[in-house]
Amino acid sequence: MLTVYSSDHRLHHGVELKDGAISASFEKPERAETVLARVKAAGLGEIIAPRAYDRSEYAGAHSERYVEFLANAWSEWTATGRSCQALPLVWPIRGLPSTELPQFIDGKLGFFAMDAGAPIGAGTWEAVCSSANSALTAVDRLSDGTRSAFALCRPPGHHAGREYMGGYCYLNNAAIAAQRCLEQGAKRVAVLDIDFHHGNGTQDIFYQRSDVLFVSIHGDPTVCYPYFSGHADERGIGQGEGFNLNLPLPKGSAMPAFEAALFDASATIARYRADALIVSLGVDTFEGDPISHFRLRTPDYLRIGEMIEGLGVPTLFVMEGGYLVDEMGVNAVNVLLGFEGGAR
Ligand code: Q9C
Ligand code: ZN
Repeated sequence: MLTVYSSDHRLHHGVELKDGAISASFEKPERAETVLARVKAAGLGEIIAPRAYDRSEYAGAHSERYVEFLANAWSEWTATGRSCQALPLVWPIRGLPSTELPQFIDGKLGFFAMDAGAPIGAGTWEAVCSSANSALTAVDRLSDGTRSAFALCRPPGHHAGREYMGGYCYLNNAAIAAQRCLEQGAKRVAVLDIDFHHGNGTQDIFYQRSDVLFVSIHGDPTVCYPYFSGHADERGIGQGEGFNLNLPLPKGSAMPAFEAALFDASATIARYRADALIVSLGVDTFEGDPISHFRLRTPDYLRIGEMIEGLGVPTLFVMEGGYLVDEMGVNAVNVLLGFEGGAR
């Protein structure tokens, strides 16, 4: 299986607000490095760098003013004399009267953020572009007739909505990839999100559309991040009604519950008759993950890959979460090996 990877991800190394203090984020550069090392060790296949794309390629998933904000945020932030990473501190919560975009960077940060989980530093935009471009490059290889590809994206993307960042995410790599599949002739694209956290951003982007089916298995949002999205009764609206499926599971769920949910997810995707499948591949479902609450084990990821292969659809895997650096490479690559094993 082809892997697309750029070392430019290292330009982003965010901070995180945790236990009342600021510290290095769980979403750190070593994550992508350990997955890359495992791709090589397992002999998964060719590894290529992404090509450059114009910013307009992100516009199917995000608004122009949001992409513009991301591109300029660091220079606007440092123009105020600050050299620390930029974080929002005020949000347009329900009840506040103005929905106008503020003109000052501190206001813009809150306007375009769902939480304080997406800090912006000097190299963030470059890293974010390399991540999205990896997904785009992988799509372009898929449309050449390749059965599957792996975009080793970092930072991740599935919490980023049409007009907001959050949860370590800036551009929604999976959504940008899905959009490009449509542009290249696919009529129906399915996105299967198996990260521990609900893919609220991907849901947001496609909620009113029927050309992209979104299916997500995740921790119950009554007790898990992102809390305000991911319930089973969110099924899409307008044209999109019935094209969004959330399968929340209780904290502590292990493979039997996950496998049953993946079986349901697969049935829905098969019924949709997708021309292409994008998998938001998070491995923070692992039992040892430091910020998540499922109990999957390393061999379970082989089975997941095999089940996904069974759908028989050209498949792009897009790296999302997973925070136990020591094990996440093996777990992520196990999904890909399981897929390839199923295809044999
Ligand atoms: N103490 C992804 O997996 N913070 N994002 C959780 C736990 C946000 C995760 C706090 C987690 C975001 C792509
Ligand atoms: Zn996650």
